[in-house]
Order: sequence, then C-alpha cells, then structure tokens
Amino acid sequence: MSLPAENNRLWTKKTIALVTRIEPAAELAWKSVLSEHLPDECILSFHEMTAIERQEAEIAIVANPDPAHVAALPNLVWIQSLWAGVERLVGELTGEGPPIVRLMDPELARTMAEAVLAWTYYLQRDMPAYRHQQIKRVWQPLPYRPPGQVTVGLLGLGLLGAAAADRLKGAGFKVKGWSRTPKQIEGVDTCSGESGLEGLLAASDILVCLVPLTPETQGLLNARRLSAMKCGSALINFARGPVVVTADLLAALDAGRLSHVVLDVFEREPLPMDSPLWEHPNLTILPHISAPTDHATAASIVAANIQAYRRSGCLPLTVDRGRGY
Ligand code: NDP
Ligand code: OXD
Repeated sequence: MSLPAENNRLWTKKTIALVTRIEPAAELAWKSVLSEHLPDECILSFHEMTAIERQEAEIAIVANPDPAHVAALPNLVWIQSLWAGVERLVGELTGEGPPIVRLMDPELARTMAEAVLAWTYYLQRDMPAYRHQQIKRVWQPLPYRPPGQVTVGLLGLGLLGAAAADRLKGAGFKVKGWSRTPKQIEGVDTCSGESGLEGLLAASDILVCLVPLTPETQGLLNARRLSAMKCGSALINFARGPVVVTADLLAALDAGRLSHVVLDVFEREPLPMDSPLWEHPNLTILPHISAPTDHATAASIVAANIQAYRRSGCLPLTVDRGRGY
C-alpha cells in the first residue's frame, strides 16, 4: 500500500515553509529555484503544509509574509528573508520571534552599485537639464563637471553603500560616507553622528540614500536637513521611501534648494496615481528597480545558509531586531 504524498514527504525530507504575500506565480518561481538549490529539503508553500508540517518546520523562507502565518509555525528556529531590506519584516514580526536572517547577496550589491553609478552619471552629466532644454528646443551646452569635481555623499556604508562607494571611487568621484558607527574605507571620507551628517550634507553635490528604515532614520531627510544640503545639489533615494519626508522634499525642490531628485522607493508602492511626485518636472520616478533580486544568486545563498545550519546547527548572521537592521 502506498502512503499519501504528504506522509512520504515527512519520511524522506525535512520541511521548509515558504511564506509569502507575493503573487502566486512569483511564489511558484521562488519555490522552484529554491527546490533546485536545496534538493534534500522539502520546500512547501505555507498553504500546502499539513498541520504536522507546520508544527515541525524549523526554517521559514519569507517574502513579505503574513505575520499570522509565521505565528502558525510554532517551532521555527530561524527565518530567512528573500529580501535584502528587512524593515517591513522587523516591523511586522513584533515581540520575541525567531531570529531573522536577511539576504546578503554580492550580486545585489553589485547591481545597486551599478545603479548608483548610472544615476550619478545622469545627474553629473546634467541629463535632466538637457531633457528640459530639448522640450523647449534649446541648443545650449552646459559647463562640464568632471567626476573629480563632484562630491557624492553616501548615507549608509553597509553592504550596498560600501559597494557603491567603491564603484564611485573607481569612476573618479569624490566620495563621502556616513554611517551609524565610525568606519574606515580607503579613499572615502567617512563620518558618523549628527555633526558628521551636517558636514556631508553641506559638501555633497549628489546625495545617495542607502540607510535602512529604522526609528532613527524615519524622516531623516526632513526640512531642516534638506535645507542643510548644498544649494543646487541632487538627491537619489534607493533605500526606503519614509527616510525622506515627501512634503519637505517637494518644498526643497520648489525652492530650488535641490536641482533634481531620483526616487526608486516610496511610502506607498506602487506610487498612487494621485501623488504629486509624478508630475514634478525635477523628479525622476523609478518603480523600485535599482537592485532587483536575482533569483539564482539569492537561492544559492539561501541554500548555503540552510545547508550550513543543517551541518553545524549554527545560524547565519542574524538581524539585530532592536537596532532594526
Ligand atoms: P546594511 O545593514 O548592510 O547597511 C546599513 C548601513 O546604514 C550601515 O552602514 C549602517 O551603519 C547605516 N545606518 C543604519 N542606521 C543608521 C543611522 N541611524 N545613522 C547612520 N547610519 C545608519 O544594509 P544594506 O547596505 O544591505 O541595505 C541598505 C538598505 O537598502 C536596505 O535596508 C533597504 O532599505 C535598501 N534596499 C533597497 C533596494 C532597492 O531595490 N531599492 C534593494 C535592497 C535594499 P553601521 O555600518 O554603523 O551599522
Ligand atoms: C530588497 C528590495 O530589500 O528590493 O531586496 O528593496
């Protein structure tokens, strides 16, 4: 007599819960690539797990999970996020939950560094101004600023900020960087604390935001700090929308304090149709594409984390829930 499929799963492989609130097709794509990289594990969507499988799961792989589904897995030892940024997860999984491991993918850092360089060039080469001139049929060369005369200030010097710093340095830009704790990075003028931030804001021609969203960074770029920015400077936000106060940003643009702003992230995504941001002539709106997650590299990193845990019982580096990142 053959056993039902769910019994078979229990006898042969350990179950890992895949808990998401993403489109079913996107979840299926993740399930397939993760299963390929983890042939000795049984990866099941939360919805297809039996009550026993939910009881027994030690690991959940998550992407915007419903907190109630995570809570319905009572014996989780740890949670692996498929996203690099875990601010939403940390915010939603309140209390004493299992440790969270975020995605730390060098390929994602490379993609983000590429995006920072691409949009830095966009601003350094005055492309927004030439676009405005074209609309008015104006033929007017603008002064060229070589990278060595352009200071790029990075807010955040973590995995992504440090990769961006490297790429910008390589392209000849002057790079400054701000982090919570003091850092030393060759060729980067680093600082921390409020006075460090003030100096960086005043000196940067282009400011790039790559800090996680935490209680400390929510509303970081408010009216006061935006008015401390160099007059005519530009801003790129590739981190999270609420790090910048939208109304203050629009005021700074309208006052000419900021020449141009590139936004990839917003308080609400997709950006609502009636947002005034869409129409501002000095704003570039991107649909959260600066560093898309590569399924293959992410799955291989997740698989390596899980295999190491199965071998040694040791958890990968976990997120500091108190700190928020
Ligand atoms: P890390 O945790 O590696 O680095 C975060 C950096 O921010 C660190 O240098 C940290 O300082 C600094 N930081 C944190 N809080 C503060 C603070 N209060 N004051 C000053 N500096 C602070 O994160 P990543 O580099 O991997 O990612 C950064 C963010 O990028 C993610 O949290 C996410 O929001 C966003 N992201 C956006 C993507 C997109 O497609 N737009 C894709 C992926 C991520 P310290 O070094 O001292 O700890
Ligand atoms: C991420 C993101 O956190 O895409 O991976 O923002």
